[in-house]
Amino acid sequence: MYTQGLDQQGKPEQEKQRRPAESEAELRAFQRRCDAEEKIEAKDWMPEAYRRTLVRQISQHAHSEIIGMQPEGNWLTRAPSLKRKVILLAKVQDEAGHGLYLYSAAETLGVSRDKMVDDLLSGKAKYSSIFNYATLTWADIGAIGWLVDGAAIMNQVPLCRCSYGPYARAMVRVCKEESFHQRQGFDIMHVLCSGSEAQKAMAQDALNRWWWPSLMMFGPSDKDSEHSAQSMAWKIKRFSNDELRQKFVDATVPQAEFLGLRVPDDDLHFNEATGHYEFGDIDWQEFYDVLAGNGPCNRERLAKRQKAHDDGAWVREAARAYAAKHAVQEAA
Ligand code: FAQ
Repeated sequence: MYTQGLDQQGKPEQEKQRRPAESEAELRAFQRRCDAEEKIEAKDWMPEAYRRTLVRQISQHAHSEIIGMQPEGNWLTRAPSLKRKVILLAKVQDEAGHGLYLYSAAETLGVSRDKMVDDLLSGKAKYSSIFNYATLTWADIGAIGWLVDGAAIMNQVPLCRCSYGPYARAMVRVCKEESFHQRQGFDIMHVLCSGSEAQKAMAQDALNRWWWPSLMMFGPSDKDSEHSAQSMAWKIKRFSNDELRQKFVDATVPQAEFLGLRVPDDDLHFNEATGHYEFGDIDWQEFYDVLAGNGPCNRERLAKRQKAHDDGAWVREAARAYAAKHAVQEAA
């Protein structure tokens, strides 16, 4: 156990209440540390709400990486060449690695891996809405790399400066790998857009289906974002959801133009005065439907994750037996 925090979830009420009340002085001193850009480490004192916010965000992030392997994994055996297959395999393996660093970062806050996985499988914990959409064609793999990894980088580069040290440090490596992913996605789109009419149409169709869900990845608009204000005060988040979404649109629209593709938004236009692209209304009903478990692939994604978990039971059992054997040997 690395931390002063205990996993309070699932504990009897009277036990939770035994944690000493947080004094105003402690809370103020903690905020001063955040304001001074000090890194908070696992053994440092932290408000319980800060710890809970991080466990929520980091575990959701880890679940997203793990569930996020499925839409692309779907194309591993069907990638159009050996080279594309090898690249995609490496990318999907990277996502598994990101999930593992992130679960480890969350564990430093005193929550167990088993608890996080249980919360995912029971539907209690969220993962990114984007991974509930289907990958129908090869161009979807290009669109995921270009748009989904592009959005992930926009969100995650500022997380390298997150106040919580273990999360910030994990993000540095994750972001380096995500930027390779984004380029491989753009490269797939570029090749398709320089190919036949049918290939270009496939790329356009993928952009049509992935554009709006990619904008939703950044979360609800600022006025509806319940956690943003506190997370920004604690310097977990550095930019609001809407600020990051705008940065993504500003960076991505010229890339679509370079590819010769049309962003599927009749209201999209560049505002010379502000220097930003203005875009149409997001269908927030669709976003909340996906969050409620009713997206195109929610059930399929969780069922597949549950099956993988069940199939892996013997590995966990073997690891426990191995650890027990070594503990006995060490004690002797
Ligand atoms: N999907 O108050 P806020 C990737 C929830 S990794 C589902 O604004 P917050 C790599 C939110 O949790 C992608 N739920 O929340 C890859 C909260 O619900 P809760 C994942 C969402 O935390 C690429 C409620 O709505 N990235 O793509 C979503 O301040 C390719 C209210 O929202 C991260 O996790 C959503 N899109 O801001 C892998 C980055 N948006 O928890 C494979 C780290 C919001 O109260 C292939 N996370 N919600 O039940 C974050 O930056 C933040 O958590 C936000 C949300 C920005 C996602």
